[in-house]
Amino acid sequence: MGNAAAPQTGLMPKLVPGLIVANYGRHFLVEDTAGARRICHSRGKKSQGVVGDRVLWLPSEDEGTIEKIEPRRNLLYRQDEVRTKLFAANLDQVLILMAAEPEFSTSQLSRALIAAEEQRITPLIAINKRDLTLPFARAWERLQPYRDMGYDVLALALTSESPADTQALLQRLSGKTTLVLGPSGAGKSTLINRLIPAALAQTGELSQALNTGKHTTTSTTWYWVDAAHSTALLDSPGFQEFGLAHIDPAQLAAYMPDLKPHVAQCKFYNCSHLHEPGCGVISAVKSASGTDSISANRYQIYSDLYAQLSQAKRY
Ligand SMILES: Nc1nc2c(ncn2[C@@H]2O[C@H](COP(=O)(O)OP(=O)(O)O)[C@@H](O)[C@H]2O)c(=O)[nH]1
Ligand SMILES: [Mg+2]
Ligand SMILES: [Zn+2]
Repeated sequence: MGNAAAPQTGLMPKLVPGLIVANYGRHFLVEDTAGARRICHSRGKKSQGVVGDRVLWLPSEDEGTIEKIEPRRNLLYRQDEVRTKLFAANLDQVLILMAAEPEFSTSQLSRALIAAEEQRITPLIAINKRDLTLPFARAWERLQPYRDMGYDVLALALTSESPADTQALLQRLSGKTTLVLGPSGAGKSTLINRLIPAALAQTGELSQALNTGKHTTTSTTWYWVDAAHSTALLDSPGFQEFGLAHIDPAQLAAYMPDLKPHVAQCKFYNCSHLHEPGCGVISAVKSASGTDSISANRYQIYSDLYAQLSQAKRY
């Protein structure tokens, strides 16, 4: 059957369109257009697909082989000196979920934002646990620069069953493919369970079969929020150490919406915005606070990243 049947009938096996919804090494969970999922393997030694990829696959028995990956609109990934970690492809949006507690890192947040900007993926920031009044007030204040630079920042209380919160969030997710990123403890699992009642069912036995004997998955998982399959939420672990080794330090300011408009004022076209005279960015840091100024914290993040990325490029 399957493989053996094709030569007998003389028919070329037919390639079938599909979507990668989970990935464990060289093994993939691929969903066909009817919504059925099956295990597919990649050709060759290297695993090439990523969750969110549109693929053409070849059925064989009850499994399949991925033959072709359609061109990607974008690919969100992080990269350090040692390795590259792919999150997902073909995203409309990245939801960076943080919480009033534990305290989040603005450096991590900025790195995730820069990675998204570089791939032209719209970021959405959400701050969970607003029921924790005091830590929330502090967190909200720390996010002031991000609101000022134009990012959409949502306040949530995911365990409080607030219909208004859920509505505001669903409205932004509707019809889109959104990857959820965030540090451990922010409420990612709570969010998935809240919006996707059948989350466990969707991951299902195939995922478990693929994952057996292995460590817990480090891969992204695709969930449909609605029955019509128009809204998707992708859950991904691994927010720590968001490496940006793939970013050119000279382009860094262009991916930071608070720095970007001031670059035009720089005297030197190749200004690093670190020490040059007549630098528009430095003068915006020094200027009195306003919605178009640059916060000391963001400028520090820029300087640290610039140093780190320039260092890495020398090797
Ligand atoms: N106070 C409060 N706790 C929350 C809220 N949302 C989630 N939590 C709790 O925060 C902890 C971490 O949540 P979890 O979803 O596991 O975070 P994850 O590590 O990002 O997946 C759990 O104990 C949740 O019950 C919230 O809105 N308010
Ligand atoms: Mg979790
Ligand atoms: Zn400058």
